[in-house]
Amino acid sequence: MQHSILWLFLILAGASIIVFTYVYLSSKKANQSDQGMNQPLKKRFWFLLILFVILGIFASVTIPKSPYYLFADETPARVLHVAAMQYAFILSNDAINPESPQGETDLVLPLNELIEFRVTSLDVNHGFAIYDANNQLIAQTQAMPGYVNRLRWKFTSPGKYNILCLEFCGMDHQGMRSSFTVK
Ligand SMILES: [Cu+2]
Repeated sequence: MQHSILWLFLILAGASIIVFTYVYLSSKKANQSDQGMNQPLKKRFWFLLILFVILGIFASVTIPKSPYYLFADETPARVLHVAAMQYAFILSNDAINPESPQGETDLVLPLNELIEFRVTSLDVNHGFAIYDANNQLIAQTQAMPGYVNRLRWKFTSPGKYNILCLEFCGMDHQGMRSSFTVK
């Protein structure tokens, strides 16, 4: 997989270099022979057309590999509701009432099962980022007021996971954290 992406990148990079060189050389020639505006405009059209085709191919190959479609055809074993607010995360097995938000602490999630986080915000935009015990970011989504973003993940190693905010949301942004355990 990695090799085919590398090859695709090299082919696209080569094609871009050829297009750029062609346009550069031909625009130089047009200047020298002092042609009118028609020729450069035609070349610009072809340049943009080829560029959009290349970008279109690139986008159609890479977008389906984005994590938004991960586990899309599976039913989650657990649904966890998350409400972010200045400056805390509320995690709950039940839907969270925005009037009196209440969550659970010391949450334990099952190993190797699909978890769906339903993430929203009660005030401003926040980030919802899950870090493993080595402080490596493994999954994240935005927490936005008025929207519920679904984040699906399967935790394959047991341990403590930390939740941090990835969106600068106010004076105590860096103190905004929570955690859960997977076992
Ligand atoms: Cu925040």
